[in-house]
Amino acid sequence: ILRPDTAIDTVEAILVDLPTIRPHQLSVATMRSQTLALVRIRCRDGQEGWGEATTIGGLQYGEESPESVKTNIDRHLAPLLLGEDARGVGRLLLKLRRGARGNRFAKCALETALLDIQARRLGVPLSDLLGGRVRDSLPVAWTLASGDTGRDIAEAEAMLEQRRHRVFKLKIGLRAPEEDVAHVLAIRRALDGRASVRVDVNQAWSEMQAERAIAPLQDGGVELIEQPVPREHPAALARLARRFAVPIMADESLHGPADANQLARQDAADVFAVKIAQSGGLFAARQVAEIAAVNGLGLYGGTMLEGGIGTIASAQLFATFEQLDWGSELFGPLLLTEELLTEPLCYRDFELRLPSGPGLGVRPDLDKLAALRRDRTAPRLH
Ligand code: MUC
Ligand code: MG
Repeated sequence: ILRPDTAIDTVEAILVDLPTIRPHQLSVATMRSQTLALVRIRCRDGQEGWGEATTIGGLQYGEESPESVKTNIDRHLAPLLLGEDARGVGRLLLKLRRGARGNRFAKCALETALLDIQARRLGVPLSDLLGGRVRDSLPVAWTLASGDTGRDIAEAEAMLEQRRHRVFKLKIGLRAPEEDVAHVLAIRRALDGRASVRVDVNQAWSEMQAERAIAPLQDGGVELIEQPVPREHPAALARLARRFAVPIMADESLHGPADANQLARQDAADVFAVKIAQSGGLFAARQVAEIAAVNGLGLYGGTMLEGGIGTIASAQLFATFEQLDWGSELFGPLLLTEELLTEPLCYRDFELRLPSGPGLGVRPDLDKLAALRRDRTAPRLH
């Protein structure tokens, strides 16, 4: 068969294990390292694109692990793309949807890489394929999750001093609710008037625990409560959203547009945390944001603590949202001890600046990647 130069030649899934700058304690996992799941798609003419399917804590946060992402791409998803013309992005995404159920993270990485290629061919930033930018930078929150109140306060002070972050999200739900409340309010008071504080419970509470804990958090000036109860209990989330004035945000409850639609219909949340991989890809995440917008809900640009590729892919989408009332938390690369991009992302004046170049606008450092990838014996990437 005659194949065009734009035919897809290789699809590669690459795992990279990197230590974090400190332990990152969530109710579901304590991260001492992060495993990046990267995807590289190359065409016959040498044009290439990158995507990322990084998750948190193996299988402790979501249903896909770095290893399942790699296996499923290698074995099931890559064969759907190989030899196809990369310019037909819509057709290829349809083929992925029809050819495999679920696997939102893996599909998001492939979609990102296909869009990166397409945008590069057209010479435009990826955001142009998603509706076009309405902003060139995004406010970025930082997560305090060392597990220690004093250390968290010192960390927040340092971030304020550097003008890097002035919105802090506290990870709670691991300890008894009363201990968590005391921890949060101590930090809130220490930062009073200089920074805002919100919490993420990562599904840890029952509805009754949430009722008891949210009341003092609300009275103490915490501005946002993220995913207090399990994803399986949308009615409980809805009751909490109705009961409290402090906004309730859905994160793990949102696995894409169908969930977004259900939550909106049930008035189950005041704010949606939009994540590209958890939504199933950039276009699916866009739909989640649109459902929030038509229902008058708040929007927040979430992260799975990705490295630079997934972070910038998210930023390319979030920069197209008309309203982004709650900012973003696209700080993933700053939690890692190694920089994997040729040019580090620019965080300045409490915001992440979007690159202006074509596609994602960033590139991985191939030498570093070759040295750090889990299967170091694999052929070099050049
Ligand atoms: C989550 O649940 O929001 C985002 C920031 C962070 O520290 O963890 C993630 C996941
Ligand atoms: Mg969350």
